[in-house]
Amino acid sequence: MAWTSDHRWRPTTTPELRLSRLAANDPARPTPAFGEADLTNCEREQIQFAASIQPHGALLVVSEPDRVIVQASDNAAAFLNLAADPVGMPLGDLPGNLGRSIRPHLDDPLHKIPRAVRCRVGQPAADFDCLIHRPAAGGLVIELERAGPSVDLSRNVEQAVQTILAASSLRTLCDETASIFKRLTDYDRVMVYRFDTHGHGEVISERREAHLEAFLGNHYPASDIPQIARQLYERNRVRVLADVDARPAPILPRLSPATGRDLDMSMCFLRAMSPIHIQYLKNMGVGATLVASLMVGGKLWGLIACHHYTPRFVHFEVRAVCELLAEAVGTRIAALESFAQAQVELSVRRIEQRLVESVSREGDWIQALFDSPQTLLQPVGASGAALMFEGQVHSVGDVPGTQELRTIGAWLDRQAGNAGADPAAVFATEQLGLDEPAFAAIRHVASGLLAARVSTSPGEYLMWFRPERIRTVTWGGDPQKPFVVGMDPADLSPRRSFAQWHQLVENTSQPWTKADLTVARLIGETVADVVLQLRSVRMLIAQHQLEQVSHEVERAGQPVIVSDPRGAILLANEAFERMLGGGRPPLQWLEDLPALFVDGASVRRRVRDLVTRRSPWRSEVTLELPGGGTRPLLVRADPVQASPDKVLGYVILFFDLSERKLADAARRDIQEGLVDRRRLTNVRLDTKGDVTFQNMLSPIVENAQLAALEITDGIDVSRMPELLQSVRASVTRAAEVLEQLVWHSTRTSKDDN
Ligand code: BLA
Repeated sequence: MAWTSDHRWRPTTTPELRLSRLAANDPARPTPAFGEADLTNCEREQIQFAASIQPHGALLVVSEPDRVIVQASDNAAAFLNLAADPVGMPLGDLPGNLGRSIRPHLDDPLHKIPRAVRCRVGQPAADFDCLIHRPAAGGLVIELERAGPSVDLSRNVEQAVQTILAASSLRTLCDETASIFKRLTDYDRVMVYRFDTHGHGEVISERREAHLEAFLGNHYPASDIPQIARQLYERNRVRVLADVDARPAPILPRLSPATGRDLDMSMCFLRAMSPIHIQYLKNMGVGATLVASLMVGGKLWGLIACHHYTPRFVHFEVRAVCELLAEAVGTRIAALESFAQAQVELSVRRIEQRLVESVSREGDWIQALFDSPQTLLQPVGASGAALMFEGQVHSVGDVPGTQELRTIGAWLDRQAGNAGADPAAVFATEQLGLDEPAFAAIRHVASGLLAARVSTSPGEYLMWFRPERIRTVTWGGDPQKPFVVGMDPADLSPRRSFAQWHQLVENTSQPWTKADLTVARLIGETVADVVLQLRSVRMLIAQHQLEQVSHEVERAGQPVIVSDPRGAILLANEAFERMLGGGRPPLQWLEDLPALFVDGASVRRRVRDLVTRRSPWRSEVTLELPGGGTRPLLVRADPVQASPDKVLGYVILFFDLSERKLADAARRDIQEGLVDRRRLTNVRLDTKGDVTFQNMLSPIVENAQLAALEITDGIDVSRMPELLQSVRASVTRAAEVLEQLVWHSTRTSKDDN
C-alpha cells in the first residue's frame, strides 16, 4: 500500500494494528477507568462504568427488595422538582406516582431490555418517561426523561418496514434506510456505516442537509471505535448523545453501597459517553449524535450514525422506533446476503452434481470441473482458478505459471503447518505479495489467493486468484494519526483534522468475503470427496492387483524374499521355504537371514549394507541344511526405490547353485577329454585298421564335441551333467561299435586276401 503525495504506508502499520500493539494486546497493562484512558490503553477504556449521566435526564438506583433510593445523579433533585437529594428516601415517599407506576413491572427480570413507564414526579409534578432495568450486580436502575410527544407508530413504522422489505439490493436498502432515519429523526446528517473484515468502516449511504460536505465513500480506521464499545453496542442498540458540550452529572455516591463498585451502565440510555469520543465529535464539529446498531447474524455489521450540528435529543418513542427499524434493516440485510448466498450455493450444488455424474460415468472429473470457464470462477468471483492434483496442474482463467503455482502450493503447506490449521479450513489472503514478498511479482494475477485443500497429500489444492486492484481509499482524516498527543502522554485527543486523505492501495485484490470463503470451502469439500472416492476405488483395485501379484510371487519356482524399507519381511515365498528345508520358523526380519548360512558374518554385513546404505548385494553364500550338509546359493538383492530419497523395500532372489556346481564339474570332465583315448587304445588293431578306425572315429568325436559345447553353453544347467554324460556314453559306445566294426573288417579283408 502506498499513499499519494509523499506519504508511504507499509501495510503492517494499519491503524488497527498500531493501536492493538499499543494497547489492546497487552494484558499486563491495567484497564483504564472511564475518562482515564491514555494513548497506551484507550482501546480498553471501561466506558460502561461511566459513573455519570448526560444531564438531560436523571438516574436513580433503588435497592431491592426494600426499594430505597441508594444512589442518584447529582442533578436528580433539580431535574425532578424535589425539595432535597432523594438518596436515602424510600421510593414510595417520592412525590408523585413513580413507585406505584413501576410496581406492576417489577416481577419481570428486566435485565435485557429496559421497560418504559409513564409517570408523574415532583412538586409541582411533571410527566416523565422512565426506563427501568436491573443490571447484573443487582439493584433497580430508574432513568427519567421528560415525557415526549407520542409518535404515530402505525404511519412511521409500517411504511418504513414496507420500504425496507421491498429493497432488493443492499444499495437500495441502505439508501432507503438513510432516508427513513433522516425523516424520522431529522438530524442534519444520517450515514449508514459498514464495517469491513478488519473493523474499518465505510460510509456506504448518506442523507444530509444540502450545505454539509459529503462523507459518502469515506473510510474510517477501526481504531475510531474501540472493541469494548463495539461489544457494548451489540447489547445496547441505540445511543443518543444529546449535547457534546453538556457537563455530565455524576452519580452519588459513586460506588454502590450494596456492591462497593461502580454501577454497570451498559444498558443506561443516559450513560455519559467517553471523553475521547466526545472530543472526536467536537473535533469533527458535531453537536449531537444518535447511533443505532445494525446487527446481522448476531454480529455488529455496521451503524446508522446520525449527526446534528447543534444539541439534539429524541424521546424514548422515537428511539424505540429507531431500534425497531434498525432491527428490520439488519434482518433484511441478512435476507439479501442469504439470497446471494443461496444463489451461490446453487452453483456449488451444480458443480457437485457434475463431478458426481462424471465419476459415476467413469468420465474425467477434472474435465467436468474445468469444463466451462465460469463454473469455477463465478461462484467466488475469481479471475482464475487452478487445481493441483497428483503432480498435475489444471487451470482456467488468469493464473500464475505452473512453477509459481507449485511454489504457492508448497508455501500453503508451510502456512497450514505453521498454523496447525484445521485441514478443512480454507486459506484466504487479499495481499499475497505482501504476505510473501516472493509473490509480489505475480500480483497482477494473484494478489488475492483463496485455497482449499483437496486431500491430505502435500501441495494438493484448489486455488482461486484475483488480480491486483489498485484503488484509492478516501479516509476521513489521516488514518495513521488517529490521535494528537499533547505535552503529557495522558493528554490525548483524537485527530483534529477530518480532511480527506487519499490512500493509493497497491498489492492487494478485492477482499474475499465470508460468503466467498464458504463457497470455496464447499467446492473444496466436494472435490475432496471425489478425490477420496477415487482413491478408495483405486485402493480396491490396487488391493486386488496386490493379491494377484503376491499369489504369483508366492507360487514362483524361484526363491525370493520381499521386505519393507525397515527390513521387515513382507513375503518369503514357498520356493524359499522349500530351499531352506522344512521345520524352520518363518523369518520375520532380514536380520534373521545370517543365522541360516555357514558364512553368516558376511551375510550379516551384506544385509546391513543393503538396508542402511542401499548397496545391492551379489554374492555366493552357503546355506546350512537342517539335516546337515550345505547348499551353495547365489544371492541377488536390490533396494526398490520410488525416487532417489524414497525406498519402498528390498527384493532378495536366491539361485540354487548346486546344479550349476555339478554342471561345472561335468564341464571340467568334458574338457579333460570326451573320449578316453587310452581306453580305446586297448584295442589292438593293426596299423591299417588303426588308421581306418581313427579316420572314422574323428567325425564322431567332433560331432560329440560340438554337441557338448552346445550343451554347456545352454541355459538349462539342471540337465547339463545328464546330457553330457549321455554324449560321453554315446561316443564311448560309438567307439566301441566302430572298434568292433574295424576289427571285423580288417579280419575279413585279411581273410579275403
Ligand atoms: C465511539 N466512535 C465511536 C462511535 C462512532 C465512532 C460511530 C460510536 C458512538 C455511538 O455509538 O454513539 C466513530 N463516528 C465515528 C466515525 C464517524 C462517526 C468514524 O460519525 C464517521 C463519520 N475514538 C477515536 C480514538 C479513540 C476513540 C482514537 O477516534 C480511542 C482509542 C474512542 N470511540 C472511542 C470510544 C467510543 C467511541 C471510547 C465509545 C463512546 C461511548 O459509547 O462511550
